[in-house]
Amino acid sequence: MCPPRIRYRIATHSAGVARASRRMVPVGSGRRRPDRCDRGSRRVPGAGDRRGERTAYRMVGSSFRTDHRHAAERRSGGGMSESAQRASHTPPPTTSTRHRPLTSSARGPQVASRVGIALGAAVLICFGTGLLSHWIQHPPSWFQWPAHPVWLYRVTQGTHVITGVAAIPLLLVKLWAVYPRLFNRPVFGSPLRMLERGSIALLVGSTIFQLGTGLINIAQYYPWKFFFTTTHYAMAYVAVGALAVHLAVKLPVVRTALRDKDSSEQTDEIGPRDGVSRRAVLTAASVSAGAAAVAVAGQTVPFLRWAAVLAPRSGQGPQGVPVNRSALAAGVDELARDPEYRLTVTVGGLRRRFSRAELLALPQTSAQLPIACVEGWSAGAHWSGVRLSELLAAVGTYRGGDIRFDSLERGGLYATSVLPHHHATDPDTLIALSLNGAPLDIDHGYPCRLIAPNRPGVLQTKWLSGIEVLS
Ligand SMILES: Nc1nc2c(c(=O)[nH]1)N[C@H]1C(S)=C(S)[C@@H](COP(=O)(O)O)O[C@H]1N2
Ligand SMILES: [Mo]
Repeated sequence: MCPPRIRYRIATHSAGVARASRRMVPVGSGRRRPDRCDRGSRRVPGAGDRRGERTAYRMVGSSFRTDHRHAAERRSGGGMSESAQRASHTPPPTTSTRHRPLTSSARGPQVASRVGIALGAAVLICFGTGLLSHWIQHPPSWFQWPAHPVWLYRVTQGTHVITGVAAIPLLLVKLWAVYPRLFNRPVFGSPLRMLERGSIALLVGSTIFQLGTGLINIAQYYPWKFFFTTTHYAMAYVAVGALAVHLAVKLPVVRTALRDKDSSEQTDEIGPRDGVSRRAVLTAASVSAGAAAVAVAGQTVPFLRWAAVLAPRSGQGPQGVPVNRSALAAGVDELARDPEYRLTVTVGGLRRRFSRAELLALPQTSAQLPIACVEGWSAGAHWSGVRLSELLAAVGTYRGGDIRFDSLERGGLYATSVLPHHHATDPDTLIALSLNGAPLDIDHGYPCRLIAPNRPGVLQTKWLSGIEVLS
């Protein structure tokens, strides 16, 4: 049945219509209102009532003021009838005549909200796993990372890199969807608008920075080597802070866009309009994010290894384990092969030096443990060597305390590491002498290296020269 005209007019002045129309007006003017008699009935492509929706819309620059004015009504939920809500999805008549069509009607809150939710989720997971990794490497006093399960860091750091990489195509699509709005006028305006604009500038800038520096880092191109970790860490707070403000400001827009699901899906059924459809954009966003994720996941998930086209270290190194820095690159090649090599172990003032042969003469223990690099790649391996606790006991009485490992390598960020007490006493923590059944390759740390369960690769110090219990 045809709703009375008057009902529509009421609807157009309700909060719902203000909400739906505040950012879109039909392109071109003087279009007579579509007849709304059959709005409630099934829609047929080409039916008269679809005319308004087949029009390409452009976003209205001054929309934020309207947003603001109707925010309270929007929050209240509107209390509209369903038909009024549906009616509200079609933009009301407009007298404007000079709007130019955008290249695509898929640009706008529908796509921006959906891609934004996926992007926001990826960023938050990336942030959480990144924080963990940071705390493991620079533990605050209240933080303790367990030694078991041994694969946990492998999973959290793999997730960090996968979500970060998957976020890149999502960010690009998101920016594409909101691009015209980024340059809305006025540049400043009300305090709320300034907060919104400022948070978006911060958000876009810091997110591009985080994803960009992260990507460059996993590609092992370090133009700023000593700078990456601190900056990446600090900027993460900026990005997540800006994201929180952005979410708070945009929540009403997201709500509306998600509620308008019906209309957006039906609109797509109509077939091609100007430019690309929303569904095509959303599909492209999911497919590219999924493909990016799988392409890096291959460096950490064994059965995806074939797909690791984006992973710089999915290939095999010596003994079936990738190598991050070779002995030559670290400048330890000669020292490591020197027959005079000795490992110096210091426990509570007592000191003893071990040749590799002496280490091999101590009781040997094996463990299946992954190397899990902060860059996201990981590989399980079979290690054997001397249990750290037993090696310490061969020198003196270990009464607890963190333990420092020094490499033959001089300088360099990875030349030393510190192992917390509860990892030191774990039976799986080894001074490895062999890997996958053969003597440790020089690139994996010969004559001996640290391998401890559930630790970032960067702390698994290779080419050990000294072990010292810190008081
Ligand atoms: N002395 C030293 N130890 C080191 C490194 C290094 O550059 N120098 N790289 C670390 C990093 S970042 C990782 S991921 C692991 C990699 O071990 P692998 O090369 O045996 O796979 O070693 C760690 N131990
Ligand atoms: Mo690493």
